Amino acid sequence: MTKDIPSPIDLRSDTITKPTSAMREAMAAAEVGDDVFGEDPTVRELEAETAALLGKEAALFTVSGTMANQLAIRSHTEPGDEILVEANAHVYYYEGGGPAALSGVMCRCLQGERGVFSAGDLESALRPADSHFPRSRLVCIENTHNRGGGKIWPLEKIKEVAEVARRHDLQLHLDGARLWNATAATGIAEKQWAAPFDSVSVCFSKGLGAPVGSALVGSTALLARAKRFRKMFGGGMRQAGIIAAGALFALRNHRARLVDDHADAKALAEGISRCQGFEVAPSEVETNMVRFRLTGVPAQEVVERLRAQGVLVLAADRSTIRAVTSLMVSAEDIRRAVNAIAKVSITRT
Ligand code: TLP
Repeated sequence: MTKDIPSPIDLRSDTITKPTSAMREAMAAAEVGDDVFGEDPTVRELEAETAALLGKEAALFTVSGTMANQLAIRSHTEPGDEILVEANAHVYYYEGGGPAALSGVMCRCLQGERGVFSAGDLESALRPADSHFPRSRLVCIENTHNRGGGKIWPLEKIKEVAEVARRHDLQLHLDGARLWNATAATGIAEKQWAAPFDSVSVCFSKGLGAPVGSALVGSTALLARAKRFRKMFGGGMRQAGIIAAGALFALRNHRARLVDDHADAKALAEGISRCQGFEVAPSEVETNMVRFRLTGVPAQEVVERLRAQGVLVLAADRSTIRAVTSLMVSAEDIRRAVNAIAKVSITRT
């Protein structure tokens, strides 16, 4: 008889979540139509519910968070414009050069602290209206901030940045792929987070656990423009109600449970802090991400050592490792992961 090998504990991302049986049932039962003709009732329901939750006029279902963000950038700008982004923002760092390729815009990077910059940082990056300079058009904020280790932007700071943006006639976009986590952690409703922004992207397929899909929300006029670009970029979907049903199920049923992921991340960080040789700051864990390092060992090597112990994580840079909790891991998995990490710290190569 073969011995059962436990399946690996997957902490690479919350994008690895798989649909639950109840979600699959909702997907199988979904009513569908041709969404390019605007005839898919499930997509329409998802868009209406998402827009209402975020307190905006309209929403557009997209295949990915990347598409939602890039549609926002394209819809707010014209080629030759400049957008102001934080240097580690997903839209700039991880979206394949989308702003340049798809919108023809320049990115001016602000250096934040774990992804958070100040109104003063924005103000000092702005230049006078003059034909020498590109037209500054859009400011992007990411909440929670991925490369900031799941950091939550303080709402007050967002309001201060928004005030500067308004004064300079700039639009504001929020990459809210993990906005649900910010709400779960703070109790501040999605609507309140979204209020200072002209557009917000939200994702159903990360912590919420749907297999596919994000949405862009904003004014009816902005979304009409985004819809045209979505078609142009090849993102018009037909009987998308099947996947929209998964997203709708996630939206209705999986937001409240994100606090469990946050507790798991905290427990993981505390566990790692007790492992010899590891550096981690449990007090910096605000949502479902933990960033840590093993002194003197390259991150990729730590990733390989952990893989051999049945724990999957990703290298965020040459020395930093990222672990993300999600509905795919339990509190017991976190205890097992900490045990594996403790073994890795004393492994000699
Ligand atoms: N993030 C992924 C990778 O792309 C890095 C991850 O594993 O965390 N905004 C934010 C803040 C994101 O973290 C991501 C995905 C996206 C947008 C893009 O979403 P998708 O993958 O749906 O295009």
